[in-house]
Amino acid sequence: MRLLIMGAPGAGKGTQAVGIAAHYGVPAISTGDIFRSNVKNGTPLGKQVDAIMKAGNYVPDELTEQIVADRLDHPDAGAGFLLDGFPRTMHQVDALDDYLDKHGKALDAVICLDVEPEDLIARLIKRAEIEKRPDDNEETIRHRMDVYLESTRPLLDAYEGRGLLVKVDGNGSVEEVSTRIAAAVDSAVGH
Ligand code: B4P
Repeated sequence: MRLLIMGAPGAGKGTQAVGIAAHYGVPAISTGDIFRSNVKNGTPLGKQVDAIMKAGNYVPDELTEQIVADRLDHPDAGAGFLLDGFPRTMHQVDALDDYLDKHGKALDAVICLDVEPEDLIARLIKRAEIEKRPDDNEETIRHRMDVYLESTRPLLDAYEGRGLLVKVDGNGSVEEVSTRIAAAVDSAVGH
């Protein structure tokens, strides 16, 4: 199973990715988590992306694409994966297509979590209080929403045009949303 999970910041991508990946027996690969762990460990990559992430901007495409390609080359991703937070730009969509074509593989479905914009902001402000992520202050959250709407939202239309988009209502409890995602993906891929 080769899946993407998409949605605005706070839609529940990272929250749902782990459970959904476990459900299908594939690794969950989050570009945001990869970058955050590099920042935390002070690696050269972490130093390169720290200020970009704090400002709520996207890490450059080529860099992100190389990291994802390297991760997808790991044996555990050979039989499938769930990508969380990638692709985020049309350039990244093209890079993923090239990677998959080269390996004779294709996506099975693109999950899109749909949540009301004001609920998204409320969730992230709540997370800011708990996790103190440096990109979770209100000004940066609103900027991330704008970047999402401009650069990433249009990708949904592209995947819908390919018949891959599986829209899921992201409102409700984490468990309710998980159940909805699994049911929607199963019915979309004919399981
Ligand atoms: P991400 O890590 O992807 O950050 P995010 O968009 O905030 O999503 P996240 O997965 O963390 O949050 P979630 O919706 O699960 O990216 C961070 C940064 O990394 C980007 O801004 C960018 O700088 C960089 N980056 C990452 N990928 C990149 C790429 N491909 N290209 C370039 N740059 C890239 O959940 C948020 C909160 O909602 C949580 O607190 C959760 O508890 C809560 N929540 C979830 N589901 C809920 C529910 N059903 N009800 C109530 N609360 C819920």
